[in-house]
Amino acid sequence: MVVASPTSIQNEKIQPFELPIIDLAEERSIVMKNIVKASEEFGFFNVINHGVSNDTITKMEEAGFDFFAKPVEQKKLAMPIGDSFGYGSKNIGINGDMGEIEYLLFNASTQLFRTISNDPSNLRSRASEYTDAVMNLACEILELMAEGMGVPDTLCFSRFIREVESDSILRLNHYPHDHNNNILNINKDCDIGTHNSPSYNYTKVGFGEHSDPQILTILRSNDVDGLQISLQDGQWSPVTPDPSAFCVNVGDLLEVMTNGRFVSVRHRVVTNSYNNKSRMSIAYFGAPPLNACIVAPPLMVTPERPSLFRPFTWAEYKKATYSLRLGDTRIHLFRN
Ligand code: GA4
Repeated sequence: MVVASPTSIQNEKIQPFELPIIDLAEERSIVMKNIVKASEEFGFFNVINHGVSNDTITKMEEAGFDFFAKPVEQKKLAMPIGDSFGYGSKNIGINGDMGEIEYLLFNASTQLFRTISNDPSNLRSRASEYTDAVMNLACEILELMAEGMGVPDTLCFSRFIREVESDSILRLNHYPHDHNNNILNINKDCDIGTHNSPSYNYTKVGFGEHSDPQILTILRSNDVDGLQISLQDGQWSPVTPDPSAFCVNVGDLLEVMTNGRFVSVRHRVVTNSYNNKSRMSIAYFGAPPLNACIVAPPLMVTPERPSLFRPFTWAEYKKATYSLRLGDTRIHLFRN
């Protein structure tokens, strides 16, 4: 299905909704039950008492802000050489999607991209430390999920992202605060959102709607809002940012590996004129190695719930993902 990829958003009904909160300090059996329920119902939840040190998070965020504060010419030195890793601005992917965003993409295992010159904040080493910490958190969550669903091989999901060859990604997103954003430029290239006195507000697309193709995403943002998830009735719901929590979401591959029990839910990031601060988010996308075969464990497939998807490799799925637009759905291409 091809969907339009708007750069601004018309008046839309926004539905208030609170993400389920998973407290990893609670008793294991309760945590497992709650994680499975949240993954089935919403595909999204917040994790608190996650064990990732504040120091690791703060240093990563500071290094990210330092990088994005550099002059654009310097940031461009981190532009990708051949693959898509490195600095990017406005362009998302390779098929013409755009957003009010600048970002830095790292291969989580190699942190490879062109040299960042003048890097006093040690972005690379911060990213490496941060990636290790969130990868371990992702594995813990995936193991709780498997155990919570009664799968005997509790490492069946986490094993993929622990592999040295794992194709996981770390992404730093910076949604700059628009300083020129005022009543005079309101009709320039955007639609009017809400029309509240004393000032007009409008909404632009920071990162257009999409689902994450990988297994699991671990997202941390500063205290600036913008993330919205698509609820079952098609309405958008804002996610209140909680810098002390990680927002976790199910990716397409996990939907496949749970034979459709868990849902990979569409989400987007909007930038609002009433935000007076930049939003920074740091997303870890846990992915398997390229040659990994994606298939649901036997317990997920029953006569009542026959296999929904054909087996495929991550390389095949990734190829399909990158050949499509951001907002296109791809999972249906792999249905039985
Ligand atoms: C969405 C999730 C991750 O940010 C990402 C994105 C990737 C990119 O920015 O290069 C994609 C997008 C994401 C899905 C569709 C394709 C690929 C942009 C795009 C238009 C890094 C990923 O893995 O898939």
